[in-house]
Amino acid sequence: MTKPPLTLYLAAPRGFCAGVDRAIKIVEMALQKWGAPVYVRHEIVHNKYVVDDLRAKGAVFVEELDECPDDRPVIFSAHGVPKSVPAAAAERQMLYVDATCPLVSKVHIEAERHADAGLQIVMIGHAGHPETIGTMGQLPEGEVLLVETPADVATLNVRDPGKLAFVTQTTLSVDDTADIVAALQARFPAIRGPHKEDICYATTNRQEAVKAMAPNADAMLVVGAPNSSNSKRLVEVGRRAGCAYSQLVQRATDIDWRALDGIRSLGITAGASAPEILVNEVIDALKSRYDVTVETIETATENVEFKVPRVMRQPA
Ligand code: 2E4
Ligand code: SF4
Repeated sequence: MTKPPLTLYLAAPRGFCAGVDRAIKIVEMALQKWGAPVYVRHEIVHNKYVVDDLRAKGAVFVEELDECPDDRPVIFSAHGVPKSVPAAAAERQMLYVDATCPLVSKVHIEAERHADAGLQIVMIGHAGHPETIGTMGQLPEGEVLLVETPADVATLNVRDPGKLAFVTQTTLSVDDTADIVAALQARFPAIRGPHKEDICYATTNRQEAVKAMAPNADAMLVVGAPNSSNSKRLVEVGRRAGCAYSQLVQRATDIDWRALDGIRSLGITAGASAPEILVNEVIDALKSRYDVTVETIETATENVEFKVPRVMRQPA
């Protein structure tokens, strides 16, 4: 039987960003340096394949520092941690390595700097997400106000409308965040903040590529995990850019083939925490059912790289 033709649009950039690459390297280097087990507080990045792979190499994933013994190294995930976490590790004289993405750490520093200048902080982010918990946890409990929607801005109860600054999660929807920032600036004209927001280059670039690809695609698959904020945002961006069937898949076995019935074009991208091996798995599954022609939709090139921390590096 002949296979139906399918044009496969491959978004570029997609998949691993510099912060994810660095965080995974930190766990791998810690295992090499100190042997197993090495503890990791929270999934190093939100991807089951990555976590399972590191677990097989000797990493032990826990949610809280309390679950780690004093005498083994512990790594903090790429999403960042509240100040209380390294403080508790130091108190217990634990060996810890912070794999927080440098672009998340930059937001932490920003929040502290504004607070030192006497400003109250408003954080734009998703409640309960580890990055939001980590960034809010740079300041004492109750000091940072969280907003998730423009409607939240209307009900904000601030100390002094003239002394405010905002920070954001790094993986938000660029467009939704612009609306929230506009609502903040309309209600509090004196609010300070970054030039636009704190959304990182990788989040912005992956959303841009989806915007270019989605209008021409009959369907779109985003390789990523259900707890991955940046991956979920790519699905939303795809739908809004005109591709009604935009779906998150963890790997090829998640593909709903019946939903793809009759399509002639399909877009593929991957969240910042999704390894390319899973993208290839999805492409191979498509090739087994369709006569595939691949077209890359490249909207940016990336050459960002982050160094691993000094404690991990070999002495020169
Ligand atoms: C840290 C910061 O934040 P999100 O849920 O998108 O995390 P994920 O692990 O999926 O992606 C990597 C990452 C880590 C992104 N920003
Ligand atoms: Fe860092 Fe951005 Fe990657 Fe998050 S998505 S780990 S902030 S580079």
